[in-house]
Amino acid sequence: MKRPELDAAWQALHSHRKEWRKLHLRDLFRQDKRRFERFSLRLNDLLLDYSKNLITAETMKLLLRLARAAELEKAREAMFSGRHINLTEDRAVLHTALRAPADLNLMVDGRNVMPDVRRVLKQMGQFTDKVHKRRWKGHTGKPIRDIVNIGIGGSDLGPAMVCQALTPYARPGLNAHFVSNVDPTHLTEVLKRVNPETTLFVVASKTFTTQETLANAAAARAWLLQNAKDGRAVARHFVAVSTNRDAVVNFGIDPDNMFEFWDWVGGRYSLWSSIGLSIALYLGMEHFEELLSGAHDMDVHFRSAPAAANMPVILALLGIWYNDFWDAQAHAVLPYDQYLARLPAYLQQLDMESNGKGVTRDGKRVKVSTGPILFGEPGTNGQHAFYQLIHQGTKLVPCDFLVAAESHNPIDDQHEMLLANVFAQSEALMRGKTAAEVRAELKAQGLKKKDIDRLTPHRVFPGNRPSNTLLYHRLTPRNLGRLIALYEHKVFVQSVIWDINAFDQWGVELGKQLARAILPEIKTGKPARGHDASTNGLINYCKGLREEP
Ligand code: G6Q
Repeated sequence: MKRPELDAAWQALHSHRKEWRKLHLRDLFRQDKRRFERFSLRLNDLLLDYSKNLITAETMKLLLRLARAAELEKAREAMFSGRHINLTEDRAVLHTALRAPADLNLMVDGRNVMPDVRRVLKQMGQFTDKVHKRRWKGHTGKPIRDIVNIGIGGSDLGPAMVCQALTPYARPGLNAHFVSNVDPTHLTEVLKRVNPETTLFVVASKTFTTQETLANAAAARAWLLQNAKDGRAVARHFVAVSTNRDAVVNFGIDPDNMFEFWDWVGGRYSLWSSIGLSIALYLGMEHFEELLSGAHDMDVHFRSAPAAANMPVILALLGIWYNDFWDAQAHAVLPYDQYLARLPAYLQQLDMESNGKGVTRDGKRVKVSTGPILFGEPGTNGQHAFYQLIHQGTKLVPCDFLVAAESHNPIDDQHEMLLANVFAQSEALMRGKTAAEVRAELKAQGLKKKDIDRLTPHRVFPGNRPSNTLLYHRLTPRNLGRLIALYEHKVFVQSVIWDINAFDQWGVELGKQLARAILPEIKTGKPARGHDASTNGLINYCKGLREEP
């Protein structure tokens, strides 16, 4: 990366930002009738409309210059070709290989990984087929009706989000459940709804050392054995997805019932690997493969489209524009699709775990602001809750709206109402409402001048608030694959420009260590003394409460 060029590109954007003091999107739309065509992109039926952003042609030119100065293309090739770009863990980052065509050769550390990828996909296909054709039976000979995925973080959020999103494609007669939290309530409530004779537990853990997952898996095994009273039942009801064969065997799961993946698949990028087994079981392998194909479509687009017409690059640059030049602290993802209710939670991990970093790739403190706080809820629910702040608050919150042109569940004109709402929201954020418009509206309602004067400031909307809209025909497995890969690559592009490592997660590792240290102190009778006064106080007060009847 050539420092002077990069510094110059940042500087040019800072100067350009000042020009924006005089600009309003309302005027830009009025002046340029082709603004929508100019600032929108398509990939198959997926449309990205980014025209309601605080950009001009000059803004885009300068943002693209920043991407060039950060040598984005070189970084992109390093990722796709299997270089060890995850420096702190010395690993390749190849989730893209998991959705690549079978005939590709992809060498990682001297080994072509593609035959392994295909082998595990085949194993997944054979296994899901057995379950679906009722040839895989529980210990009393009954077919499987419930899949319980036990995993956390990257081994939970992706599969859980996708299974919910693609419910219309679910295999009849099968339910999917997800247990992640070490809070025993999570497992307890799921176990209440399933039958030990017809339940298959998928223990999903890359390392197979994660405390929450191992505790939940052990409790699920105990629950099964309470009913089955024969250790051999475990082989009929437990399969594992992991990179750690020894730990799987130690836990008591037959290695024949293990689905492998590899250290070059990061946890939060792993739904495309055998971590997607719950998805394949719930939806069928053909739909899982469609999801992979959708992600591959986006990979091809990301790798080949020029930066100015490249969806992940454009989304990433817009994010950087607000994050680093407008001091935006947050980013809202607002799916107008109930099936995508878990998308914001999934993206929270993808974005905040990847780009919530404070040092550069070579270990220096970053000089710029990195990843935003991501949040969101499905529309229209959010409109009746936090949108107020986005419309009239003092913070700038760029938004992504997502919506399908057609619903899987049409009732009367409800989907049309949903569409009307999503388009109205981005329009309102962009246009706002001027004092003159408010006054005219109140006058038409017959209010007196005194009341109009009093109310007007409260009812003015500044507008000029940015949003993207992602619009597609229907939420199919293929479109969902495209959308997820779009966000994955967006996050990657931003990490390149901020010069941070998007693929490690030392913050997660810290949590894993700290909880292990306190656990014995909660269990013993002796008061805790080794921490700060607050932590000692909390542990000891809690122990006191637990001694009360
Ligand atoms: C993801 C993180 C983290 C991880 C979980 C579960 O990128 O590394 O969320 O997925 O901590 O880890 P295991 O799969 O090893 O249980």
